[in-house]
Amino acid sequence: MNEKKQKKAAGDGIPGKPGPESPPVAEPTTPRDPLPPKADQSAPEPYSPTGAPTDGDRGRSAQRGAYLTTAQGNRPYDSDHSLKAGRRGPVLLQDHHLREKITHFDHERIPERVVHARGAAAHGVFRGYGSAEQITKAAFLGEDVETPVFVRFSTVLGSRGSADAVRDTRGFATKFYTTEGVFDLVGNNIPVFFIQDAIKFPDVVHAAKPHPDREIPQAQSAHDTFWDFVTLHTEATHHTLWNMSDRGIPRSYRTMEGFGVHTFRMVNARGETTLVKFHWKPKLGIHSLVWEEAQISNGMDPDFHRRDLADAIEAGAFPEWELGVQTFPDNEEQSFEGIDLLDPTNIVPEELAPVQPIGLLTLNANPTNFFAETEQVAFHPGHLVPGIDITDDPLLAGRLFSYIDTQITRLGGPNFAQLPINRPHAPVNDMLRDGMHQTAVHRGTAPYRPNSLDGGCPFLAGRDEGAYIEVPVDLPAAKKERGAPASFDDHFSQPRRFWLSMTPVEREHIIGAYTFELNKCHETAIKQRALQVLANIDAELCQGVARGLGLAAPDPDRPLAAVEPSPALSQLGRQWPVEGRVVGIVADEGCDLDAVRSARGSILDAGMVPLVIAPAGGALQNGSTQPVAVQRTFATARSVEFDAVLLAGVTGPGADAYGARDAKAADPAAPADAASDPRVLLLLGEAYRHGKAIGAWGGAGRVLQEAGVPEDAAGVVVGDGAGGILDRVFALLASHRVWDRFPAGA
Ligand code: HDE
Repeated sequence: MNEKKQKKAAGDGIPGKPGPESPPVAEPTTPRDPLPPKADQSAPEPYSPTGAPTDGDRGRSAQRGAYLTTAQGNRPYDSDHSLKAGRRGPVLLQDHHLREKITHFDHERIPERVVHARGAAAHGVFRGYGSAEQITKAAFLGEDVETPVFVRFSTVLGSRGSADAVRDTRGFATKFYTTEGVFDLVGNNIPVFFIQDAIKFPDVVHAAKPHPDREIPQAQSAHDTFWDFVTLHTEATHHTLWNMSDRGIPRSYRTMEGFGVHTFRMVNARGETTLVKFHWKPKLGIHSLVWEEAQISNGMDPDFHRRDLADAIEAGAFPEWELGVQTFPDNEEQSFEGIDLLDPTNIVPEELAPVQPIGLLTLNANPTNFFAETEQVAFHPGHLVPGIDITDDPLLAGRLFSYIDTQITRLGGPNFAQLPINRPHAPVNDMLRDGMHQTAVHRGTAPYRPNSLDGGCPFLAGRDEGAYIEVPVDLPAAKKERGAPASFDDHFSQPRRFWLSMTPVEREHIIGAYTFELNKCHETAIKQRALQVLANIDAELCQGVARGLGLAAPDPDRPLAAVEPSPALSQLGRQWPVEGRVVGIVADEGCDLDAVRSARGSILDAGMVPLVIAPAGGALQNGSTQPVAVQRTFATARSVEFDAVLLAGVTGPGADAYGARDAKAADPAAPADAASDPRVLLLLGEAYRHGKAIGAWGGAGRVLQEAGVPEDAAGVVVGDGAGGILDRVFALLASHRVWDRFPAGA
């Protein structure tokens, strides 16, 4: 092509003036008002680099104006074609828009958290009850004081893209944006930890993460290095036992307890101190998956917990937890009833020290942007407010160092407290200056104190109102040494208490979990060592697992601890609210759709979520009634999503159901007992095995037989009409599962 033709084909070279063959320029979208600021982000006003305040949206809605711009605010006329020497020629290096766009993209990812990489978060509010005022002067715990919060839940072991329903500990980290500065309660859903001293943290994490040669398995503890570590460091026994219990596979983030793990020290207005352990108690109760459900969910919906949390909040079913404390006298030994409070492998049974409620957490808003909020949030157990202080737990000491250190790498420098999600809602005047990603334009000339140039500002708080007052605790006369107190040597009495507190079903699940995990190990020596650890907890546990491994059960190598069970540790035996539960209704066009509609209404009235499961998407209609919208199809539904399953009554000759009728329509010669759709039978079989309530009415009971579900089994309710069975199904849901069906090897 000659030069003249080339110029014509590319337009006449004037930006914005398309040539005859140029692609159409997209219309800019209409400008719209910026999003209103969120209450929990009404943090200090950021200033633009010129020192002028940013627009009224406080920097929340990062994008302004109707036109696409470069990062410098220049408006490109084309964002879809690189600048080339001729349409088929080489791309020119001088195309700044191309280079800026790609360069920014190249740096979009930041390092994931070294642990707790996979998380989901929500905004909310915390309201103090005032009941803690006797023991702490923390303002946010005052009566009816409302404090914005941001809570991030996480798994520990998996990468950012790993599945949710793995067997693991869950993080439960809460940032309180109090008027006295940020307080972070960086806890877990398990009240004890694997190790007693932070110096072992890299070791336990290296052992639990995927093997360094093949980088497998992902997000699992079921492998040799994990079990090698936890059987060589028997202080890990208690935490491991909790992981192998149902606590390791929560039903939802909304149905987990949370724990501060360490003992903290509270200080009241009179300077008196009390030792405390923090507990989060979920209003919906403590519920778990069964192992097979967890495995199914990791394939069919790896975002199971993330989706559940976001959906519930979007639907207005705001999850709530009560914050509570166990309190202990701040004695010289730092122990209570013989339990060392500085040993993070210990709990104090609630029967010995009841949990006293001090406030209510409500999560009521999903994040606007995952990266900006959930990914960039930075918690730190040393973010404390006046009235809450630390103790000498050696694990906590290491954490106080570790979090800020890792965040400097993860968030690219020391200024991450200026990121919107991390900004305190209290005024900040920190005299910290410069550094990577400094976004504040600091004023004044004297970033030191005392000074005589900036009016002496900033000033120091009075000793009574300030943070980080070291409580003047006497330290024992000591010499430097590497070691732990003798009380840290008891690794088995607390696990034995946990085991003895479990119901038979929960014990069966624990045996199943150990058996599964250890059967995934290759080294027999590790399995044998694990059995020795179990023998030191309880013979029934050890023998049950040994049977599953095909190995001999050893005798304990020390006397078994004499401990009382703590019934509060069991998840069973209580009735819980049914709000937010998901009920699946299997139906097709041969069903009485009026009855389906009325069942949906009753489920909604009870505060639960009805989902209609049908052969195809869209709506069910059969002429005589209004259509019924379909939310799941036989192909997309799996039992794990539902807390109960209903089979809608079928009408018509022979009461064929769910596929059988279709089979006959396709082939009139099909036998009269043509089978229902196998996916419905699978759904029912799983729901039955997993202890879910099942209801069927109006002839649909026949499908139960096909699925191998006995009509007279516990938790299976069959009746003539929907009305008669719904109340009974709802009553079953209050116990979470039909426990009478276990142990069934699930
Ligand atoms: Fe953490 N932990 N941890 N941890 N931890 C991190 O901090 C660490 C421990 C917990 O959603 C990291 O910013 C050490 C106990 C949660 O952002 C890191 C030790 C408990 C989260 C770190 C512990 C926790 C973390 C990784 C032993 C329960 C996720 C990224 C001394 C009380 C927070 C980061 C979020 C995250 C270190 C033990 C809870 C590396 C050294 C015990 C919930 O700094």
